[in-house]
Amino acid sequence: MIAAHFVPPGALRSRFAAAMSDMYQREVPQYGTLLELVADINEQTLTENPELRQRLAGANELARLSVERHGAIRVGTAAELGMLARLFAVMGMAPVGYYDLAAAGVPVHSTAFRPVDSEALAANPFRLFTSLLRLELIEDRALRERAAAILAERDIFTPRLRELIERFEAVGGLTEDEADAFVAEAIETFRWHDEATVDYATYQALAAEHRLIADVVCFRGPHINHLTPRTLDIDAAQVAMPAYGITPKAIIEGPPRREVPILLRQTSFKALEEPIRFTGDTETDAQGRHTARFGEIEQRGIALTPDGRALYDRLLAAAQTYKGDASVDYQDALTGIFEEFPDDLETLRRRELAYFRYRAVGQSSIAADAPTDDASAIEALLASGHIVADPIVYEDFLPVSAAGIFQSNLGSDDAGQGAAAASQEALEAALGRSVAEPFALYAELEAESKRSALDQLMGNDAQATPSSA
Ligand code: OOG
Ligand code: NI
Repeated sequence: MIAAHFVPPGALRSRFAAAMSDMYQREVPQYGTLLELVADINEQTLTENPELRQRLAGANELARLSVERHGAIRVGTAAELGMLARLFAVMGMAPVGYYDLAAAGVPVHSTAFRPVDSEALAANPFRLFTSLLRLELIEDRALRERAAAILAERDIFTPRLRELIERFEAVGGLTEDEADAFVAEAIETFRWHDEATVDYATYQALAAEHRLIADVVCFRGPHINHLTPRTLDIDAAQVAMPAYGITPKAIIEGPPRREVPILLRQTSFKALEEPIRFTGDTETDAQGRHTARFGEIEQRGIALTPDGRALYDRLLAAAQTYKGDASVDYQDALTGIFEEFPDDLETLRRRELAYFRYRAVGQSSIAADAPTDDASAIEALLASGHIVADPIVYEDFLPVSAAGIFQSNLGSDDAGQGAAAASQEALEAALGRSVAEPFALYAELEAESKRSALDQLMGNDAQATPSSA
C-alpha cells in the first residue's frame, strides 16, 4: 500500500514519459513531426472505423493511445544496468523478457523495462528497450580494455538522483517535491551530449569494431536513441511519411497487414548524422560525425501464446528469403506466407493462438443455470453475450524486428559480429533480479480477467472469493 502523501508510481511514470518526450522533441524536431503524423492517422482511423473506437473504449484502451511510447537506450556496464533497474522500479517498471541480439550481429543483450499489471498498462504502458553492451565480444584485447577503462570513468546518474532512488527504497515512495526532482534528474541520464568523452582516434577505433560500441562508450551517458509512438494503421503512416517530410526505411518489420493485427509492426526513419566535438578538437577543427538517433512508429496487435508465437516465427523465417529480393514485393510475399495464420478473433481464441481479456457486460446474474466448470461457464456466457473477449495487446518487442531496426541505423558493414552464446544469467546478475517471462505475464492477465468476469456475473463478490491483495 502506498502512503497517501506519496506520488503513485504510475503518475511518476507518466510524468517521466512526458518529460522524455518533451526533451526528445527539442533534441530531434522530426520526432515532433512523427507525433503529429501518428495523431492524425489515429484520429482518421478511429473516424473511419467507429467499431474500432467503440471496442478500444470498451476495453479501456483509448486513453493510453495518445501517451503511448517506447524508447531505447544502451548502457555499457553491469553497474549502470543495475542502477537503471532501481531507477525504473521507482516508476513501477520491471525488466521483462531477454533479447539476445548477438545472434543478429549486434554485440548487446537486452530487456524491456515496463509496467506489468493491467491497470498500470491501461494508464500508461511506457517501456524502455534497454541494451547492455557485451564488451567480451570485442576480440582485440587492448581495445576491449580501453573501452572498459573509459566506461569505468563515467557516472551516468546525478548524485541527487542516486539520493532520491535510495530515499524511495528506504521509505517506499516519493513526495510531490521529491517526484518533481526525480523526473528532472532522471531525464539528465538520457540527454544527448554533442561532446564525446574521447578523442576522434579512439572513437574511430571503437566504431571500426562496431558502431554501436562507439555509441555506448564514447559519450557521457545513454542518450535516448528513439521514442516510438503507437499508430493504429502503420501502412497509412508509412505512406504518409514523405508528405510530412520524413523518409521511411524500405520495409515494415514484423507480420503483414491483417484483419486482426498480431504482435508488433514497426517502421523507422534513418538515424541523423550529427556533428560531434571530440576531446582535443580545437575550435576550428572539422567536427566528426555520429549517427545514433532515429525515429520509429509502431502498430501493436494481439499477444500470441507460445503456439501462436511458434507459428509466427516459422512463417516469418520462411519470408526472410524475400527480404533482399528486388524482384518480389516483400509485403506481398509476407501476406501470402501468412495466409496460414488464422485471421479472425474467434479462431485465434478457440485454437489458443492468442491471449484475450474477458470482461462481463451488464450485471445479470446467471448463477441459477451456471455450468459446473469455469471453462464451460465462460463459453456459455460468451455465447449468451454476457462476456466479451478483447485482444490483449502485445506489450513487448520482437528480436528479429529489433535487429532490423538496429541494422537499418548502422552501416550494412556492421553485420559481421560473430554469434555468441546468449547469457540471460549474466544480464540478470547485472540487473540484480530476474527478468519476467512475457508468456507468463499474458497468461496471468487472461486468467485474472476470466476470474473477475465470472465473479461479477455469478455473484461471487469479494467476500466469497479471497482476494489476493
Ligand atoms: C534498440 C532497437 C530495438 C525496437 O523497437 O525493437 C527497438 C536500439 O536501437 O537501441 O527499439
Ligand atoms: Ni524501437
